[in-house]
Amino acid sequence: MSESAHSPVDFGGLPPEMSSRAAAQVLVWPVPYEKTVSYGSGTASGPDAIIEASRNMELYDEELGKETARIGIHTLPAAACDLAPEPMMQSLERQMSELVDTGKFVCVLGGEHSITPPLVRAHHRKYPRLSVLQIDAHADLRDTYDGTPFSHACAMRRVVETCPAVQVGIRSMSTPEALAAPKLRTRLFYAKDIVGRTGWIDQVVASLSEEVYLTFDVDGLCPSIIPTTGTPEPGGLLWYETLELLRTVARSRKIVGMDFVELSGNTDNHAPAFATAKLIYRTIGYIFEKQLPPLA
Ligand SMILES: [Mn+2]
Repeated sequence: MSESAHSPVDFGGLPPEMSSRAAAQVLVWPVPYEKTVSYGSGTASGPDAIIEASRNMELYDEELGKETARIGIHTLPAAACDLAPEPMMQSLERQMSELVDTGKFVCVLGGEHSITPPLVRAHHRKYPRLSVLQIDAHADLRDTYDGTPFSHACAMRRVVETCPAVQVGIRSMSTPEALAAPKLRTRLFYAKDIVGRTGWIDQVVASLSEEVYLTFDVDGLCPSIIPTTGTPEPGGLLWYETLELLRTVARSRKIVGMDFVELSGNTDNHAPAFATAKLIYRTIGYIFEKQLPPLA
């Protein structure tokens, strides 16, 4: 498949000099996997919706005062997602390991949250002291769900088998998860304790190791920002406090890879996909802030 054959083309709608694979520091990899979704559907169309929205985004970042795209952002062809859960996870881990070995920064667009554990394992191989920052409404700490350990509802349980985690924005979990959490390698920041409050961001940063993988389930944000997700929960993080968290983590730790998952693209409401695209672009800007060239 040629690189221009997939729709709807490239993140940011960038000119060739900003989007060639050779020159890009960032690879955007669509993984439209949707197999174990338990409630609303539509995450398979998430990557296309995010990319389409991103083409309507200003490349000038008004907070950073820079054009983030100048570091080079290349969009890869979407991953084939027709495998059963276990071979799919093995395939994702293998492919991600190859991308990690290129030395470029990879931003994955989901798809459902079950894709995160193999992505984390691939990064952990290169960064053995890795920790994971999860932003999410859901703890995702079930050992199994619907008879499978590969469910989106088990994503963080699989992650903490690989490395420690910090979970932010949590406001939904089952009784077994609540009982298991204190025994697992994770620290939870419940939405009820942080939204609209100060002081917690420094605690999040202090809980992370030097090298961080970011997994951002868009349902961690308030449904006023992202109503179109499989399992929306009331409450949650607002826009500017989310940016402050990401900015602070990016400045004080090394974010080595990330995914944005669980956006449903099946909607006429463009705002959630646009918010997600802008969140991704802003986060890339934070991570590469020191390398962004002056405008003139
Ligand atoms: Mn979630």
